[in-house]
Formats: sequence, C-alpha cells, structure tokens
Amino acid sequence: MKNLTETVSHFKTQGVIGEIKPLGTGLINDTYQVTTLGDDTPNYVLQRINHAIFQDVEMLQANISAVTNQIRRKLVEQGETDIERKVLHFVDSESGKTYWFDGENYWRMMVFIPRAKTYETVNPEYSYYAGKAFGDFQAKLADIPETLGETIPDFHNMEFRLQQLRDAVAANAAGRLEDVKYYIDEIEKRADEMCKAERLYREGKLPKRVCHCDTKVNNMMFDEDGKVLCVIDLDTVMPSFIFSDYGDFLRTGANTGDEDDEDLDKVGFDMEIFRAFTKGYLEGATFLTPIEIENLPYAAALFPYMQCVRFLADYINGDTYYKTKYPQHNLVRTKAQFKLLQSVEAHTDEMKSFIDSCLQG
Ligand code: GN1
Ligand code: MG
Repeated sequence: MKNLTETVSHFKTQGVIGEIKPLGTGLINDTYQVTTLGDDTPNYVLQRINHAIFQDVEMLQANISAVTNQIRRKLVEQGETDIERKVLHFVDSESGKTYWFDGENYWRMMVFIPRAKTYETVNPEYSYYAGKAFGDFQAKLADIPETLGETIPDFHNMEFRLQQLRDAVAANAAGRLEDVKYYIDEIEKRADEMCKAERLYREGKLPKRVCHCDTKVNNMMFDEDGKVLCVIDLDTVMPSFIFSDYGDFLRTGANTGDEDDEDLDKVGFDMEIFRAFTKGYLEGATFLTPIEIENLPYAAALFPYMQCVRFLADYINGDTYYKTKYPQHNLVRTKAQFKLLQSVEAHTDEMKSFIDSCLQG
C-alpha cells in the first residue's frame, strides 16, 4: 500500500497535513484520522474503500453524494445553523471526483466532524435520540430525486443470505462444518419465518424505502449533550425495508454484551433500550404503514438472526469477508448473535404490547 501522506496529497484539503492514524472499529473499510497543523483548518477522515466488497465505487460515491446533498438541502430548508456537523462533507480529489484511485486502491476523504463522539454502547436517553435520528434520516430521504443503486446487491435480503450460508455448508471450504451443526439446525428452524419480509414485498404489501442499512450504534455521531448530530458510514444507503435500520440499531444498541462477546452470560436484549429507541423511532418515522409497525418485533429478531447467518457463513468459508482478530472470531460472533436472538425472541410479547401502547398514547 502506498504512503498515506502521498494519498492525501491527491485531495483538495486545506492546511498542512500532520499526523495520520487509524480510526474506529469498522469491519470492512480501513479508516484513518488526518490531523492538520493549527486550529484554523479542518481535520479529515481518510478511508480506503474495500473494493472487493464495494465493487462499483462510482455508484457508491454517487449514492453518497445524492444522500448528503439531499440531507444538506433539507437542513437548509429547516433553517439549521450547524450544518457542517450534521451532514458528511466529502472532499474532491484532483480527479474532480469524491474519490482517488491510486492504481490499486480506492480512497476517499471527508471533513472530520469537530467535537463529536461515537459510542459502542448507549444509555436509554441516547437511544431515544438515536431512534428519532434514524426515523428522521429515513424521512429526509423519502423524496430523494435520484434512484439509488444497490451498492451491495441483495444486502439485507434474508433469502439470499440463507442461500449463501447453504452454499457455504455445501462447499465446506475450510473444513469447519463439524463444529457448527447445532447453529445450522437452529438457523434452519427459523428460516421460513425470517424470510417474511421478502414474501410481503413480493405480495406488494411491504414497500422498500431509502434506508441506511448499517445502523450500528457506532455509526452515529453525538454532540456534547448526547444529541445525535448525524449518521455516518453511508456506503450501504440503498432501498431496503425499514426493518434494516430499526433492527440493526437494536442489534447493537440493545445488546447488553458485545457483538463478539465470548461470555454469553453477558449477551441479552435490553428492553429499556428497546423502549426508548422504539419511542423515538415511532416519533421520527411518521410515514410508517401499519404493516411496517406491526412487524417491528420481527425486525428486532431479524437482524441478530441475519448477522448470525452472515458470521457463520464467513466462518465456514474460512473468514473471507469480515476482518477477524483470531481464528475462531467469526464463530464467537455467531454464538453471541444467536444468544441475542434467543433473548429477543423471549421478549416478543412484551415488545408487541409496548408498541401498541405507544400507538395508543
Ligand atoms: C459491517 O463496516 P461496518 O463494520 O460498519 C457490515 C455490516 C454488519 C457489521 C457487523 C458492508 O459493518 O453489514 O452488520 O459489519 N457492513 C458490510 O458488525 O458488510
Ligand atoms: Mg461503521
């Protein structure tokens, strides 16, 4: 890989570049913080786009421009003053595009949002704000003029993800199948129920809307008071079911343990976070249809399930997709997501009555 300072020099940044150091915990792209000297020029974020996963970088960046332009437009209409902290700002490279291809890798840069924080866990108050923010994010994008491409085709298509797992099982490329039979059985038992969204879509009962599709807790920037500034990591913004954003936040935000917790006793579904987030989301996402609302508890289960399927498929394939820190990492992640799923399932009735109470009250 070429020198990072050299890479940065191809972008139209301000100021004198100082330190460049790794940033964040993403499992896909490589991210760096780029500091400029002095206080008068912005700092930046540099990212190497994972080109094996996002194969159409032109489409990827066009989607992101469409989304950030739309959000910026809406913020201006609302008379928002702190716009630079509320929407990502990508920097042009000398090619005139928002990315730079060095002959081997694709890079992009954005302005680092000052005085903002990300969290790996959130309290109920922050979850309420997060719920409103994601509802609001979807609402702002509802009338986006551009048609967004699918940056990863079938990204949150459960039928497709199950097929990938079944293909992995059939190939058994890494010879790991023996250790995981229990999880495959548990996944198959739930397969039909979990593919409900695709069925409802085919029946014309469930719409696709522009969604974020990676609403992990750590993809939100919060200000000093815990209010959400903006949503980051826009690579997967594309048409999907609203379940994606609702479900993936809860998968990460309402988990009492870590996504890859080795101690399964720590993993569980936190109903207090669920209630706060759901309340905020229902307030922000004013466009929801009854069928979308009715299936929010399904969405809460769908994402731990889907992630379990994806981690397990990657484990069986020999860790070709997600970054891993040790050989069993994807299996540990699978087990933690399955435990979370079981905990969500145990709360189904409670979730339903809470949602009913929100609608009545
Ligand atoms: C990946 O890039 P990152 O770490 O925010 C993945 C998500 C998964 C997540 C699991 C493009 O997100 O779909 O939910 O890991 N993104 C892609 O932590 O596959
Ligand atoms: Mg991320």
